[in-house]
Order: sequence, then structure tokens, then C-alpha cells
Amino acid sequence: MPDVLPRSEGLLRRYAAYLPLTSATPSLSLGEGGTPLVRSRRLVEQVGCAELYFKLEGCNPTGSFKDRGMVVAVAKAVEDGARAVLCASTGNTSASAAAYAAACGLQSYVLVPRGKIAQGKMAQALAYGARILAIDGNFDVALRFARALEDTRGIALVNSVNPHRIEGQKTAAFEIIEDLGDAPDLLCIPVGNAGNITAYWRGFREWRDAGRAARAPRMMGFQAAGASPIVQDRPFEDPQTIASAIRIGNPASWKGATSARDESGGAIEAVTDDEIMEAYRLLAREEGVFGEPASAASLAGALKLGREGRMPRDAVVVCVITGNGLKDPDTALTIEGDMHDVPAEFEAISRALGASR
Ligand code: AN7
Repeated sequence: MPDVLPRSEGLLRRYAAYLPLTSATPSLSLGEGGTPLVRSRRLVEQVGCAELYFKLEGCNPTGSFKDRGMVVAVAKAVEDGARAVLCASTGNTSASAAAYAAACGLQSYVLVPRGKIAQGKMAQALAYGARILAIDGNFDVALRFARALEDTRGIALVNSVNPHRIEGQKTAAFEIIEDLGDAPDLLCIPVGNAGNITAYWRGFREWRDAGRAARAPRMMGFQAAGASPIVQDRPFEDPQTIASAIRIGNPASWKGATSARDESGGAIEAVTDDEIMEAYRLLAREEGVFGEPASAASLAGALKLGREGRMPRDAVVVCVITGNGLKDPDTALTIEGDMHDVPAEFEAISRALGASR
């Protein structure tokens, strides 16, 4: 059984034995991976399972799980002599591609649906120096163009149709097994383009087969109801959801997601935007974890299973919180808050605290 280095190492070094690296693959790290698995203190009761954990993928260097796949994809692009990377994105992939490309001195090109990606993600792509092409079309349209450009000389496509992305992302499953000592009973995960559920399932399977875990989890994927092609078994022409990261109507890894579901005895279900927003709020207020709306789909799903009496009482459950809440400040600012205009006077401020002296 190959050894695994400490978490202070980047993913490429740490999981070298499990990744498609060669002696010509450059070393590359922005500090990705090694993210916290935080135990729920309060929502575990509402979900109704034995143990509930949040895998905080928003702690990656660009604030989402995409960095795990991107470090591998960009290192391999460099190895293959690419001068640029290209992706279509609902925001997080573009932020991550732009960062790792910048670190390697490559140009990054990102195709995004105009006006439909969260502010923080756009800010990142700008800051890292990507050439941003905002198109009049949704993610699925953007991905079609990106795939059509795949064979352009010198340009590496770094969407999750690039197999190196899935390889890198499977390392999150390894970390969960390391932290829990085995796989959980259930893994709850948001599903958009379906690369991540495919990657987690590969990771859990590989380490079960390698004897590093005794079991593999049931894979529970959650799509937004207005963008739920896998649940409904038909592509969505015009997907709609407040969770812009998973506003995807024709997932590239559709088959990977249904295989993960069927081989693990899991399910892929829909959660409504209201359920997503309720979970988004609860996660922050009850647990102190600020994920982006798409990430809250995993908790929304776990809460729904609990509510419907479908959550086994003795289950160990992990919800993947795929991206940082700061990615999407506009959505955060729509939630009903406790904000007051107060005169800059001691008495007024003191009164507003409700403090009695
Ligand atoms: C926070 O960035 O598709 O099912 O272009 O940003 O692997 O697609 C993002 C997807 C979940 C869904 N949570 O993962 C993109 C993009 C967050 C995300 C997903 C995304 P996949």
C-alpha cells in the first residue's frame, strides 16, 4: 500500500501514487487539498443521523473544490507543452483555471454565461488575469464551444471532460477516509456538471479496493429542481436556479453520476431553491459554516431525507460544502439580516445592543 505524505504537501506530492503523474510532470501547488472535515454540533439533530460532517472545500486556495482537479489538469497541460488553458464555467472552474494558469505562466481563456456568474468568481478570474469571454448563452452552450475548440494547438481544455480533473478531485474522498478511519455511510453532494460525484465515487472505490477503507458510501447527489436533468432523465434547455454554480442542463459526466448512484446504492434527487436557501442560512447560522448556495444543496438534501423519514438513525453522513460563501456576496445580501442604521452616539449604540446596565 503506497504511503501518503503529510497534509502540508500539495496534492500532487501527497497522493502521487494515486495520480497519473510522470517524471516529466512539473511540481505545482497553491496549497490545495487537506481541507477540514468539521463535525456538526447542531444540525445533526435536525438531520436525524448519528454523526454529520461538513467537508469544507471552500478552504481551498481559490475557495472551491475545483483546485483539486485543476492542479493536476494544469500540471499535465504544462507537461504536454500547452501555452494556454481553456474552460467553460459557471464561475468556480474559471477562477481555479485562471489561478493555476497564472502560477505556471500560461494564458487562461474562460467562457462564461454573461451576467450569470457570481461576483466573487468574476473578481477572481479578472484578478488572476484570465481572458474572460462572456457569451449570450448558458453554461451548456459555453461548454459546447469550449469542446469545439479543444483541438486548437497549444490550448488545453480543463473542464471536467479532461480526465485529469476527475483524478485530482477524487482525493477529497481519500481525505474523508483518512479523517473518519473509514468511508461514511452516506455522502451528500451537489450535482451540476456531475464531475465531482463521479470523482468522489472513483476515490471511494479505489481506496476500498486498495484495502484502505472497509466500505464505500451510498452516493447521494442533489440537483436544483429547476436544473435537474439527471433526476428527470432529460436534458434541460433552460435550466434555472438561484444556485448559479449548478445551473446546468446537460451535464458532461451524466453517465459517471448515474454509475456512482447505481453502483453505490445511492440516489440523485432534486431540492428546490427554497430548500437550498433554507439550508444555506441554517449552515451559516447554526454551524458557523458559510458555503455558497450550490454547496448548500448537499445539506438541503440531507435535511430532506431526515424530514421524510429516510435518514437512517445510525448513519455517519458527510455533506460536501463545495465552495466558499464569499464567492456570492449578492445572494448573501438578500437574506433577511439584522442590520440597523444607528447614530454615532454612545447611548444610541448601547440601546441598539439591547444592553442594560
Ligand atoms: C460550488 O465552475 O460547473 O457536479 O463551471 O461551483 O462537478 O459540476 C461548478 C460546479 C457544486 C457542481 N458546487 O459540481 C463550474 C462548475 C459548486 C460548484 C458544483 C459546482 P459538478
